[in-house]
Amino acid sequence: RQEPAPGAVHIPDWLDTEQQAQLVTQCRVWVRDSPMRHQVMPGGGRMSVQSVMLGRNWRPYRYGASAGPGVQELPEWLVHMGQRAAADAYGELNELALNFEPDSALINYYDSQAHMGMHQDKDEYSAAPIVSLSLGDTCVFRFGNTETRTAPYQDIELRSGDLFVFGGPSRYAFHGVPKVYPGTGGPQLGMKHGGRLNITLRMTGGQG
Ligand code: MD3
Ligand code: FE
Repeated sequence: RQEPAPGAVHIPDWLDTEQQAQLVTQCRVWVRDSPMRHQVMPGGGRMSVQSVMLGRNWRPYRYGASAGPGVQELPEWLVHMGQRAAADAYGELNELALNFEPDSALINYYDSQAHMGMHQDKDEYSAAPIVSLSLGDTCVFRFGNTETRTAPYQDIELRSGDLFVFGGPSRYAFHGVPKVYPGTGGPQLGMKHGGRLNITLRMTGGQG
């Protein structure tokens, strides 16, 4: 367990290989039923990452349009996985963990070219922590400060199976994914095109 900043907890290898493979299989099912899309931002830019949302139909990245009808439900087992993650990060009696009831999951897929620029996650109507699970290829995760999108920041490698939880004073830190290392995910997960999947569990507090 590492805490690179207060409230930001990194637990490498939180998921074993079998759990990772099962999550990848489940992502394949979700994506079969609601294809991933490149979201278009209000300024017109198309994100290189492809994503699909489960649960509460809220608007990440200030999407120009909501995900529309047909958002699949957030399974209870995934809610519980998120709650276990928050408990492992903060301790099960910590109020950040006790109050964590995720209502939405965002699944992001990065091919070898994809990246995500430095940003803050401010679209949720809740300051609850965000739980992140990484699958597949290793990436550079750039974890910045709450004031500017520039330095100081820390570059941290996220590998398949890693858990990262961002809460408390780190909840509104700038962050991004400048690079994915192709071919680092290994064959065990059955991601035949490679790439990286990131699942974030969030309490959006949204309306519907
Ligand atoms: C740090 N996704 O979807 S997850 C995003 O790997 C996003 O796909 C990245 O940033 C990804 O918004 C990073 C880790 C993450 C999520 C939320 C955060 C890091 C965070 C909120 C505050 C600080
Ligand atoms: Fe983010």
